[in-house]
Amino acid sequence: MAPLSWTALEALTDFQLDRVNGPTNAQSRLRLFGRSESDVRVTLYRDHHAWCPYCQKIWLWLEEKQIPYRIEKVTMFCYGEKESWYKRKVPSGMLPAIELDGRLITESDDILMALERVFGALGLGMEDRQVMPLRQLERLLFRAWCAWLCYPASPRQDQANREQFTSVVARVEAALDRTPGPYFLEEFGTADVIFTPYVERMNASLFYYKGYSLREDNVRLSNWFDAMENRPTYRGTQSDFHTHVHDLPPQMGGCWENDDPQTKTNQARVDHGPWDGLPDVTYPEPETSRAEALRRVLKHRADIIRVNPADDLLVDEALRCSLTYLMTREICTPPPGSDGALRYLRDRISVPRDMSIYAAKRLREALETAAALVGDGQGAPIPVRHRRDQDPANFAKH
Ligand SMILES: N[C@@H](CCC(=O)N[C@@H](CS)C(=O)NCC(=O)O)C(=O)O
Repeated sequence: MAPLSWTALEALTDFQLDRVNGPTNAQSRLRLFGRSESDVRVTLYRDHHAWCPYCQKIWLWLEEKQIPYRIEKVTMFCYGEKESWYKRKVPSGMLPAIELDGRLITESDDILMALERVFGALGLGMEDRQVMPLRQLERLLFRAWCAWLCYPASPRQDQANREQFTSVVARVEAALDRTPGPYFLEEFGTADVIFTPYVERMNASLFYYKGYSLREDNVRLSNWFDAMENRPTYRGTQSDFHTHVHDLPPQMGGCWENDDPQTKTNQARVDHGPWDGLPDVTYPEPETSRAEALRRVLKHRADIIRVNPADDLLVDEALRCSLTYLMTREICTPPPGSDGALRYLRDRISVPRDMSIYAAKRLREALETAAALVGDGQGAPIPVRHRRDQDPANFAKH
């Protein structure tokens, strides 16, 4: 089948999202939750790509509490130039920050405590005597994860690091076991929000670099992930394995893989698919996933084509072939030589920045299916020391 034109593709999606009052999503610049703009007292400064874990913590908290707020996006050092307006505000350039009634606050824990003072706690608050030990446990888990992931190790040392990490995981499992429900305390609250960003990143990175499946190997954490995924707030901030395993190395100063055969199997799966069934998501796929992926590509198609290292006309046709397949399931063979260009794009879809997790799986699958009809050419490798291939300056402001 010949590829559909852009106009014909436009007609195949009616996907729309109310960014201001609708479900949590990464593209919003203003969130009102049905209130008016004059009710906005908070501005959240977070990173463009939603890669910063400490930003996710504040983002999720604001969404859960439905506090009206504005979002200003800032570039992280690892993928581009820090905005000078932000450096004037926060000289270190660190994220997140908020402005609350015009007062600037940095440090995610201080931000949460300041927000609690004004808007009340989310469940039990930061300084509650039940929350404090859980916050300490989260930091313990974080340190054991870094020790395992972020330093080169002999097979023996790797095994010792794994045991150290899983011994802290056992304490997390015991903490989750202390309450009848799936959350850390009786009710969902601050403690769950605090665990979310890094547990999500641990799940992705240990699967890929260490052949270890945090979510599948631990029943309480598995239930906790499932419960989190029932919350539309979490779904809106949730990333996928592919995004995390390639955004973490420059942020963490490196991620080291071990020589467990499971690691190789998992890496092949995350990088080349199939992406269905990976333990990065378990809620049922929404019917809108394909329409969402198409809508998002259509919106940015000019920049997507320009940024791709291959020839523009080649990418244009190959991309339309992939999207034709995405929407119609009809096989449409892209032009010769476009396999690397399609895989370049496949490897640079970022969740949730560009689209939700299932939309991204469908788009990766469509790009890979189309590329495989052409050959086994790969795109330029994803850099590990920086991610300037993802510089938001390359994308026009919409
Ligand atoms: N202790 C700080 C840590 C914040 C932090 O490490 N932020 C990183 C991103 S996750 C950052 O802004 N780094 C500068 C950059 O990457 O541009 C907090 O809790 O807010």
